[in-house]
Amino acid sequence: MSKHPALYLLIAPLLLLAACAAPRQPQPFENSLGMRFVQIPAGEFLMGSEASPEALAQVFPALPRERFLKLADEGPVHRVRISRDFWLGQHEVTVGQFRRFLARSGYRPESVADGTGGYGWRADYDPASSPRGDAFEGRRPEYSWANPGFPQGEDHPVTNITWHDAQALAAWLSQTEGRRYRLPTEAEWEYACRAGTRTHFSSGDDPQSLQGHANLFDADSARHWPKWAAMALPGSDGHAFTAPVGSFAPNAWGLHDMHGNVWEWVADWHGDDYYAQLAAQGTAVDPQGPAEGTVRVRRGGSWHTWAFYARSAYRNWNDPSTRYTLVGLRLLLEDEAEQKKER
Ligand SMILES: [Ca+2]
Ligand SMILES: [Ca+2]
Repeated sequence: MSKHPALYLLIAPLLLLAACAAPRQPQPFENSLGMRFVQIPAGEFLMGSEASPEALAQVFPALPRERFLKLADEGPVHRVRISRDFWLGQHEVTVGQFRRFLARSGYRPESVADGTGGYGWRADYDPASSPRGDAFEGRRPEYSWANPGFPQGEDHPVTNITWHDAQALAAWLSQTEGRRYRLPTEAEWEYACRAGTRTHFSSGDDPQSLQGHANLFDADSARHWPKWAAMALPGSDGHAFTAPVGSFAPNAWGLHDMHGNVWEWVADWHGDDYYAQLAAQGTAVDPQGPAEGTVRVRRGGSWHTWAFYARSAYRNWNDPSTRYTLVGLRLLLEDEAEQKKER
């Protein structure tokens, strides 16, 4: 700067203008377990998808047509208002964070407490040896949050976590920090995943747009499951299994791995006709999911998921005691300013 004072004088007002025009983004908040949260502003969005089988076939030509006929629960598209700011985990909860939670709380994950274990990958495991033809071996006591069979570092997303485990983590953090943590609702999750987009993915409509944005079932994974090679995202994303969280580019709101890496439990029960009920209300304000149900929703796809099932609108679900090599979580932190308004 000192070498070119005249140039600096010319540029300085422009820099000041740019700084004023940029939206004020609060710094990420880091909690006692090292999880980082970014603030998500309140707002409205269109939730769900009504893409026709013909339109989906054009985008996902490798998939058989029947795959496009089982998506009725993604519609109708309906307007949702998220009425309060909130903070969402910038990343999925990691192995290291979960390990610290267990050490400090004494909590025993469901897979350990009930003695049945979780699922895991083994190179010589044959899916035909499982009654359900499952892609992974389990349940077996040697598999758990600490061991999904494939190597994981402390910064990889934790797996083999049940919905009840997620509840226990949120409850313990809320109690020890005096803040309100919970799983996001399904609406909050999709709002944050889309980050203002209406395309199949926050990176665009084309599955190729996910390159560099998501750890999915790619050529590296297909080497272990060659019968699904045609469904793999072409090329290598560098990770045959889970990737360290934040390895891929974030969406427009600063959130990493909303598509892929691990599926993420959300708070809601799943209901096939729930969106139709919401659409009948006009704008749904902070929908909480059906009052009752048998299965909890998970979102976003995983390292073992074809791009089609990692779409922003795609819904999947499991019994809340399910623990699996592909399923993890991210937490939501309620906004303290919003909480003060309540009081
Ligand atoms: Ca991958
Ligand atoms: Ca994810």
